[in-house]
Amino acid sequence: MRQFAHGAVELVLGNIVDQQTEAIVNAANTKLTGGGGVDGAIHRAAGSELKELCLQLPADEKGRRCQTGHVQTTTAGKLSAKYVIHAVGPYYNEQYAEKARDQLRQVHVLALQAALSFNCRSIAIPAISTGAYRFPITDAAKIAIDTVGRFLNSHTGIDLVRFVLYKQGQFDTFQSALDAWQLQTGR
Ligand code: AR6
Repeated sequence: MRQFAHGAVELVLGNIVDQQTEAIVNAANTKLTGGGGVDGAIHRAAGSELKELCLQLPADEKGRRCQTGHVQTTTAGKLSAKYVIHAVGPYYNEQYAEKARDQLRQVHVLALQAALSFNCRSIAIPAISTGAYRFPITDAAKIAIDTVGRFLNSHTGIDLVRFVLYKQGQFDTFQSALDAWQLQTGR
C-alpha cells in the first residue's frame, strides 16, 4: 500500500471478481457483450443481469457501445461491487504504439472519473490491455501507475485504487513501476 496526496494505491495478486471495492473495472471490448479473460470472469460472476444492462446501452451501426479508450458504467449484478466500469483499452500494435499509450492513459483517467461521479471511494483495476490486447506489460504498468498516481495527487474523493494482478510476474512488474514512480518523484 502506498499513500499519494489524496488516496492510496494497493497491488494485489488475485482475481478481479473477488474484490470488495465499490467499483471494479472490466477490461472490455467495444461491443460490451462479454468475452474472455477479465471480461468473461466478471460476466460469469455477475450473472446474466450484467449483460442485459450492457445491451441496454445504445450501440452504433457496428454494434459498438463504447469506443476504444472510453468507459461505460453499469451496476454490478451479483458482484459485491456497486458498479462495473467497462473500460475499453487499446489493442496494441507497434506501428501505432504512441496512440495506444495515449488511449491506455485516457482509459485509466476516465475510469477514475467515472468512479468519482458515481461516488465510489474505492476501485479495483485489472492490467487493462495486457492480455488479449497484447499491450507489453512493462509499459502498461508504467502508464497505469503513473496515470493513477497523478490522478490521486490532484483529485480528492477516491481513497483506494487497487490494481489486481493475475500472475506473479505481472504483480512484480507493477511493483517495480510503483517503486520507480516514487523514486522519480521523490515521494
Ligand atoms: N482477474 C484479474 N486479472 C485477470 C483475470 C481475472 N479474473 N483474468 C485475466 N486477467 P484480458 P485485455 C489478467 O485479456 O487485454 C476480452 O475477451 C490477464 O492476465 O482480460 O484488455 C475482452 O472481451 C491480463 O494481464 O483483457 C476483450 O475483447 C489482464 O488481466 C479483450 O479480452 C487483461 O487481460 C480485452 O483484452
